[in-house]
Amino acid sequence: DRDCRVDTFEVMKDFNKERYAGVWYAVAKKDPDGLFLLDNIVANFKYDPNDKKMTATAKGRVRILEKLELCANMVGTFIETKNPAKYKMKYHGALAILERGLDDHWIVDTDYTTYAITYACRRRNFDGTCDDSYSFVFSRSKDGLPLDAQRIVRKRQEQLCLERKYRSVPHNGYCETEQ
Ligand code: AZE
Repeated sequence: DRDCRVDTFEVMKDFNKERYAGVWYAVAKKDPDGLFLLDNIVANFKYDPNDKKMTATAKGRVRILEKLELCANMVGTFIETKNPAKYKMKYHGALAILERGLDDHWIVDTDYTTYAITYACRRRNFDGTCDDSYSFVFSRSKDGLPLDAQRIVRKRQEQLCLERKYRSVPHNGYCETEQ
């Protein structure tokens, strides 16, 4: 019935990066293996009409070196592929001690004004299913998603074979003051 091979996952049709630009609050996430953004995660996507490229900054609380807590200021640039909703995201932290990397960044679904759900698979199994993924549910509002959007998101989470793997992302202002 359900196909969990990554290449069969449906992503946003006719993805429009201009409409996607602006602030998105992470309201839920499924973590990958290892270090990751903990909470207070806010992403700001930008679209440059001159080079037609998408970039983003992201803030979020992280814990590094076992016990040091800080707000990571991350920067991402998006490399296009044949599918307009499937990017490669090159990212790094403003501080050199923070992570850098190159991840898939797929926009699975969005209505541009309320919700978005993104997906990244970092490592695949031999059968084409994912062995290490992360996913975000984003909202235009800090206060979470309206019920109709929640219903759509839950369906997408199932299609990504990640149902019940998400935890909600608290926003308590931790990363809103300069540190
Ligand atoms: C994302 C929104 C678009 C821009 C970026 C994002 C991802 C950032 C990370 C950050 C990890 C940081 C760690 C630090 C110790 C998808 C949220 C850059 C994956 C683990």
